[in-house]
Amino acid sequence: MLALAAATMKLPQLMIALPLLAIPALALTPAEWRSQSIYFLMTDRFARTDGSTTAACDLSKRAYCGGSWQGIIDQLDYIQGMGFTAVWISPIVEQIPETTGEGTGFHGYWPQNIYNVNPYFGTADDIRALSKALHDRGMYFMMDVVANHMAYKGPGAVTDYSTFTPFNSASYFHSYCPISNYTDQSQVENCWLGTDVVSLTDLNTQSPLVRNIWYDWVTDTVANYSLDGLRLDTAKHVEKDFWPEYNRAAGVYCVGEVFHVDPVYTCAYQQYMDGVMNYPTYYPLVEAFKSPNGSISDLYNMISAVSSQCEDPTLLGNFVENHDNPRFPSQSYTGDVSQAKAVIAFVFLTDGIPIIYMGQEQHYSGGQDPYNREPVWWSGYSTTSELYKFIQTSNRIRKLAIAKDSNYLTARNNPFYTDSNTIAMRKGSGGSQVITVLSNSGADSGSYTLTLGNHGYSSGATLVEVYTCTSIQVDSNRNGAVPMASGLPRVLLPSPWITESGLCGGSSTTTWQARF
Ligand code: ABC
Ligand code: CA
Repeated sequence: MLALAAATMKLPQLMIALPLLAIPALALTPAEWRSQSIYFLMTDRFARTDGSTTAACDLSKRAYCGGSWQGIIDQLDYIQGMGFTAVWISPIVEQIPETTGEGTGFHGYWPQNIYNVNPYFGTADDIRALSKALHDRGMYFMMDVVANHMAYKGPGAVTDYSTFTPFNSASYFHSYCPISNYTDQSQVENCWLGTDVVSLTDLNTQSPLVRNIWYDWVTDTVANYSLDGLRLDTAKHVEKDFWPEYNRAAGVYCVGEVFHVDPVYTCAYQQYMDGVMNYPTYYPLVEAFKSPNGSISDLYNMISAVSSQCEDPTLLGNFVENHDNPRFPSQSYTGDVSQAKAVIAFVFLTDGIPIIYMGQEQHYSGGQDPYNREPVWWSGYSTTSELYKFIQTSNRIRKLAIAKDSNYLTARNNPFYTDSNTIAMRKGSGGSQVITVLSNSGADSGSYTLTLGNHGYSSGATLVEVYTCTSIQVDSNRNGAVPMASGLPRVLLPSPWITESGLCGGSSTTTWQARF
């Protein structure tokens, strides 16, 4: 871009021609992704072109329900209104056409032709229009991509390879074997996911031919849709040394899905790609806050394990819900809204990039796949629901910390207090840390004052609890009295920050603008 600007100054006649050139938007570096906040949606289930909020969707059928790329464009106010700066959409490529015993490829993870887009969702022009609409708002575009497999209706043993584009013969694939043992890494990489109903035809990603097709594809796809980031599906099912060149060919932030609780196993992948989904923290996070008996200490220990095992925990993708696991408000966990707020606050205020899964803001309660993929249109896109507003405030808090403290994003989260129901963590520069206090006690629990020392502030400092807008003075013993109630999260910020924050009556100025 700089070179182009210089050229236009020397050659003014070029200025007429320039608008005709396709000038790619400046993609974000991994470092710039740290300050983003991501809304993850499945295109089929987010918004329809007709704007309907009543269209039916039988979740158990796993059928297409009518969401589209144009539908997303029409609902960007809803996403941006919560304060998100980036949108991650489910895969775009053409899927197997059949309806199977496991439904259809509405989710996008059953590729058949990698050079065509899924006609159910619109056209390639619609995707470009979505990209432009995001960029015009100062927002960023992340796409889900699958490199591990194609898909076939039927048992792996009888796959008709001519159905695939471009991988149209058996020579592009590993020979058939089902993954039966997830602790055998060679199986995890070289055998096949899926079932006899739909097999996930495992590509021979070691072959230079397959690798070059994928590296070219990802370069072209990023350019074609001006993407800013990628979520790498099934990352642990492809051998590690496939990924560095893929990440380089993409030229944008790549965050891999390594579905594994062990930080040693999962963090290892960060040496091959920019970031990984924070699955290690996901498990102790839901367990800690699903009930007053949840283990706070397991979460505490995992924060330090991830911090020491991962090369850079500030580049991880944090989440507490996604399309593969029961939602936090499902029967697997808890319907309590205070507990839901606690896990959301954690996702926003720990190290890494916060990711909220569509419908989480409406306290959707679907269980296992396919029940966790409820259409967001059923909510009428309410912007007044409890968690929509809570997420909005949480995004404001995080943006404020980023704007006020240049070390906030790279500083390590430091849990400094726990009891059997509470964790308090601090993150940021000395003297201006963000203090987050989370309880698993639930909405029916009472009010009390939690006295916190060790928070890094001096006697006399004035802090503001920003969910309730309560002012707190650090006393002469350097203790702060935090007003706890109904199991709700508390976040303390230095009071001088509040004036321009859009929080607690402060006017919202600089912090609402996109930073890049
Ligand atoms: C369909 C039906 C399901 C049905 C299934 C058999 O077929 O919808 O109801 O149960 C896509 C679709 C799915 C579809 C699948 C299969 O394809 O979205 O609806 O399921 O056809 C990614 C995506 C995911 C996508 C695919 C496939 C991959 O996010 O949406 O699924 O492209 C494994 C993979 C992981 C994959 C996930 C769904 O399955 O590794 O990439 N996600 C263990 C294994 C994990 C495994 C996980 C879930 O179980 O180790 O590898 O993930 O099956 C922890 C351990 C973990 C352990 C968990 C359970 O416990 O540390 O390792 O995970 O403690
Ligand atoms: Ca594989």
